[in-house]
Amino acid sequence: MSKRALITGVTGQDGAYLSELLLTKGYEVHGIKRRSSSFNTGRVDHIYQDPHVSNNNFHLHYGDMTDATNLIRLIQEIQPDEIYNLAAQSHVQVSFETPEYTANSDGMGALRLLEAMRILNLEETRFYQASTSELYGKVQEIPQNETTPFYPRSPYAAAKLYAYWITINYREAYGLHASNGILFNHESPIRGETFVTRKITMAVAAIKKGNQDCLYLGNLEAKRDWGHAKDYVEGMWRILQQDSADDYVLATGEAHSVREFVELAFSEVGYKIEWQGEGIEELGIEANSGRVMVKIDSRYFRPTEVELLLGDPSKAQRVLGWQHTTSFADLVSEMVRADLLSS
Ligand code: NDP
Ligand code: GDR
Repeated sequence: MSKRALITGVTGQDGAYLSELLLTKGYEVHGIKRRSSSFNTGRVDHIYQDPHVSNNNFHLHYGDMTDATNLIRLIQEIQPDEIYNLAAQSHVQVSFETPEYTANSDGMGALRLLEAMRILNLEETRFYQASTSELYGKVQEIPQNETTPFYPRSPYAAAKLYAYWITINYREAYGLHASNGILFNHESPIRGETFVTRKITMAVAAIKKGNQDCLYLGNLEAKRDWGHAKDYVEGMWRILQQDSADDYVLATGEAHSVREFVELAFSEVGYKIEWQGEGIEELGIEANSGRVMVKIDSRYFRPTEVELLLGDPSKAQRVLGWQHTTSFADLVSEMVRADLLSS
């Protein structure tokens, strides 16, 4: 009998890569998607099969993290062996605009799934919570590991803090196999277009092709530990294959600034960026042509910023045998090349 997985957030970056991974492992994959007035399944269309064909292992169901009765019904019908809770309003800056919705979907959403498992007596089902390095927020310790104190700096991170602890509470109170993956930033050619990496690589491709003049960004000094999403979904799966539930950091152990990402992305298409001016007046100028290619726009600064995230993945390496395989330079290169092809 093949294992059955339920993925919330199946239409997102990680949901798509995780679906592919689990299908190659022979799982029956069920994903929850939201009703939308426009198509939101672009990342999984290539694995979607006509529900009328036999051997269909990939199934989509309508649902929403804010709708408890829907979640209980789906879990009862599907009876999953593994639940991966990836659904979230996942944009940090947007969470300052929609704090209550973010709390509801990202915080309460996790509770709804755990409570559904308890109500339905799913004692054998394993639960993965998509926790985040944003929990560390204001720097307390470098690098950050499973024992580093949290200091959330956004409504998103505060909501994810609740989800993190309620996952641990259900593990301790009811013996559920419920684990947190504390994942540092992971990107890919299918990364959401408003996250800084994809915003940069799309702009670089568009500027190279003459379709855009300039890239507007916020804080260039922020540093992140950026890995490839494909590596990270492998880590999620490994976390749920352990006999005991636990919490793990997945990271590369290397941090780079937004500025470095910009320079590397432009260099991929043959542009050398030099910086002039300071603060909000700073400009990124192409060395050979003198053309202004990067400007600062204050609207992309956050009310409270997370300046530096750098993860220590040694527990995941030791216990899960997990390691990232894509370097920072290869990640930037892959994303730029993909955007050159698609734009
Ligand atoms: P995305 O933003 O790409 O995907 C989020 C998914 O959640 C989408 O499928 C989205 O649906 C769905 N979703 C949002 N709100 C709801 C809701 N109310 N009900 C049902 N579904 C909803 O995120 P990623 O794939 O990058 O990240 C996956 C998870 O991991 C998220 O929880 C994120 O917070 C967390 N995370 C991500 C990291 C990263 O670097 N990528 C790092 C650490 C944690 P739709 O397509 O309709 O919008
Ligand atoms: P982050 O990702 O907040 O780390 O959350 P994002 O790419 O949005 O920002 C990274 C850093 O870049 C700075 N920045 C900009 N960010 C955006 N989006 N747009 C800009 O124009 C811009 N200019 C500078 C930001 O200030 C920030 O410091 C991601 C999400 O995937 C979360 O869901 C996940 O939990 C964390 O990563 C780990």
